[in-house]
Amino acid sequence: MTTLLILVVLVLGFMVVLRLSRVAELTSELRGLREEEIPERDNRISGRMMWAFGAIYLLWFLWLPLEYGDVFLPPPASTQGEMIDGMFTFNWWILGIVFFGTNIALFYFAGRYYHRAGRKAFWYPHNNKLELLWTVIPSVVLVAVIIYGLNVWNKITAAPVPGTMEVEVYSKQFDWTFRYPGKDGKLGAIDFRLITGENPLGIVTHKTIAARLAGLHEEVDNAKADLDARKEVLPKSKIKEKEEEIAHLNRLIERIMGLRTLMEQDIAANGENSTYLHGADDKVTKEFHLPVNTDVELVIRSQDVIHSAYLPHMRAQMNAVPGMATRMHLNTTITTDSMRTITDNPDFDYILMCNKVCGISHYNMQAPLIVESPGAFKVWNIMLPIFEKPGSSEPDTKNEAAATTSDTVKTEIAGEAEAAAGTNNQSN
Ligand SMILES: [Cu+2]
Repeated sequence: MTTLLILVVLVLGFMVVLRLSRVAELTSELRGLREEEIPERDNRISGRMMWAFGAIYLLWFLWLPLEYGDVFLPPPASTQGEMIDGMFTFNWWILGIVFFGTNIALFYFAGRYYHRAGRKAFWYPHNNKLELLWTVIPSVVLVAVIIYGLNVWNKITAAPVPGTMEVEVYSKQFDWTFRYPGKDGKLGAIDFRLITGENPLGIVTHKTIAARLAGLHEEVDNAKADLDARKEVLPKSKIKEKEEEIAHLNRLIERIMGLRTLMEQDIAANGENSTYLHGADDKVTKEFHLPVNTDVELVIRSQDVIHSAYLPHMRAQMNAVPGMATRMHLNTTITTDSMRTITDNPDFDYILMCNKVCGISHYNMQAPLIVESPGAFKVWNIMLPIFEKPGSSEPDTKNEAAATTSDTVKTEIAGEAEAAAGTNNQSN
């Protein structure tokens, strides 16, 4: 109703302006003035109004951030975020100087040099010095902006210092999975052909390869048995389809056997350093935790389409591209608890979002991130189930760590908990 009223008022107001301008036209006609002959007083008023409009317009730009400053993001919660925000501020200063400089000049000259009878415009077609000036200055500024940006980007994506903890951020339509290294401190190799319900990231180990091969052989046997049983009744096209399916499964078996050969060769060549030996103790989880003030290397992957790992409070974003790993450094500086105090919001949580429109549930592809003290992080991390418990024949994916933790790990947990008790009151 209010909207309708506002619309009616606007339309009526417009009609009044039209009528008034018609009245003005008729009066000048009666006075014997031609339409293009505008008295100097009117022109001067227009000039002053130009100044008034310019002032309101520029003040409005200053007022906006003051009024809506509280809807901006809280301070950056990572060292990389501080760099990004610094770059942003640098760019805002340049934009601000150019914007206010050009607009002040625009409104000043438009208001100052309104039309006066008998005054002729000065014909000033070309000036080489000016041309040079307004080409060279923006070029220098742009080069500075680009060098600054590249410098920050190189710092965020540089090769990590040896010993930096890797955390895998794995995306698929439409959720996130995380992988933390085990005791060896390194993430193991993965291969998409090994992805199954029990091995959602396709971690490569002797056991996962054996399990996958056994599963595929079973599938082939079942398909063959099914085909034999129904060969007489199935139409030719269906038989062909079944045979193609069996051929496909056999090709997959061959490729996985090739992967096994590759793994054995790599282990023979690199011994303990082979990435194929690092996967068994990895920890796969749906929870995302990071220790505060610790440099971590995020290894970002995708199973299906291009996603983008976006941590707005960290000012961090990296595409997740199928078939490759993208990487970035992240050193968080504010724990979740501290940020709850800073934002005065007891429910505050850092969030990891997908920032590439990746499908129908893209909007909901997110996961909370808990940033906590290194002690609390360690306690949480130790409690995570290990992908392949030594001695077990099946990959361990069920959350049974607490129930089956060995005595040594239990002692370790007790020690860590004690150490962290003073600094940690993190809830998750
Ligand atoms: Cu996505």
